[in-house]
Parts: sequence; C-alpha cells; structure tokens
Amino acid sequence: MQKILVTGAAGGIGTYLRKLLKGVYPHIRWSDIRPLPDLAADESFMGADISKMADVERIVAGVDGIVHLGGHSIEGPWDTILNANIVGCYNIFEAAYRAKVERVVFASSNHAVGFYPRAQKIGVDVTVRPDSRYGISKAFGEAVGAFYADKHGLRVTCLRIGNLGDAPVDKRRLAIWLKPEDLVQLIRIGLEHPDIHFEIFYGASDNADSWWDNSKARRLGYKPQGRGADYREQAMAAQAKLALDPIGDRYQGGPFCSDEYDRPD
Ligand code: 15L
Repeated sequence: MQKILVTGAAGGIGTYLRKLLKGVYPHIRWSDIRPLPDLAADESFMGADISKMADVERIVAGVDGIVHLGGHSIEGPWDTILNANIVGCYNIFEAAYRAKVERVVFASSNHAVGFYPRAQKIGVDVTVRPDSRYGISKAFGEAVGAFYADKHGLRVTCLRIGNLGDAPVDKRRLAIWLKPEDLVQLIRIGLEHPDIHFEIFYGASDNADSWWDNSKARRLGYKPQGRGADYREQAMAAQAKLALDPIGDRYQGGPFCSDEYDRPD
C-alpha cells in the first residue's frame, strides 16, 4: 500500500487516525466534506461531498486502498442517512471498482446488529439486526462491500466499530470500547493481510465484558492492547449518573434501540 485515501478525516475517528497513521503509509490523502482547519504542511487533503459521484471519482483516483469513515456517524433523518451513508457509501465502492483500487476498509458499526440482546454472544455471521436508520445504512454498506468483493474481486474489510475513545465511558462501552491503536491494527490487517477477500471484524479491544466473538480478526493477527476492564471503576461511576433505560439497557445498541422505540410489548 503506497497511497491510501481516508474519508471522514474531520470526524472523531479521523482525528485520531491523522495522528496514528502518520508514517504508516507513504502517502495518505485525507478527505472530508468539511475543511481541516489544522491541516499540517505534510498532510494532503481533498474536499469532497461523497453523495456526488464526480467528487468521489476525484478523491479515489490513483490510490491503492481506501479507509471509508465518511458519512453521518449517528442516527439522523432519512434524507441525511440516504445521501451521506447510502448514496455516499455506494459511490465509494463503485468508484473504487472503476479506478481499480485494490482494497477498501469500511467503517461499519455495532448498530448494524444493535438489536441483539446483551445476554447473547454473537459472531460476525449473524443476520443483521439494525437499531436505527444509521444502523440500516451500515448493514447496507456491508452488503455493498460483499457484492464488490464477490463480483469484482475488491478486497473488502468491514469493521463493526464499537465505541472509539481514550477510555470506555459507561457500562455499555466497557463491552464495546475500541482503543484507537487497536483500530489501527484492524485497518492494517484490512489493507495489508494477503488473505482478505471479504471480512467483517468487530472494532473492539480486549474487553472482558464483550458480547462479540472476534476470533476471525484474531486469527488474522489482531492482538488488541486495550482492556476495557482496566477502566471499570470510572465507567461504572459514570453509569451511575445515567437514567435507567429499560430498552436500551437490554440491547447491545443501547440508546439507539430505545430512541423512537414504540413496539407494543
Ligand atoms: C457509533 O456507531 C457512533 O458513530 C458513535 O458516535 C457512538 O454512538 C457509537 O456508535 C456507540 O455505539 O457508542
């Protein structure tokens, strides 16, 4: 991998990666719909609205691999999700195929499977159970990735990211926390491992409370360094200040599940 494109550079995960991917690949093109006000002299940036194919074709030109973080990163109105995450995601894969890009790492989300109960341990081969329009768009992105891998040979890795940050911030995040350095490991497996065809990994560190089986990532060399349990006391203290959420507390997707929930139980 000589030249990679990272979309969503201005977002929370993009901001971590701008520090952590420095020097890992010789050329990194950062992109976002928003400008990067703190762009360093040694960083290369191209603005793009990924819902416009012409923009996407411009940013993917000449790259070997793509890390697609771009789009809307939480629940939102359908129009927003449709443009940023459905059309935008399709455009990334289609443009990657047309431009003969070798690999795509797609930032999927735990919300593609958010309606699994916390009491159930799941692997990467379960039926999707999205908890939001946002989660639906991530399940869609995984399906688009599988299609381009199976039909056209693009090497695709989907990362069902839990919650990325310096530390887990509540009980749910103790189970799904992802240390930023561990995300870099997963991205590097997706961009570099010789055996990638189409893979789904959970974007989670080594969390004792995890409800995900991430053995496929581990078989391909993933050795997470972060341990959610090291932060148990502070996360549980933060949890104690939160209101009870009978639906959200039952399911893996937490508040994304209880938001707009009106199923007559
Ligand atoms: C996500 O997918 C979101 O992008 C992030 O903002 C968090 O809400 C995270 O999931 C989470 O589940 O904590």
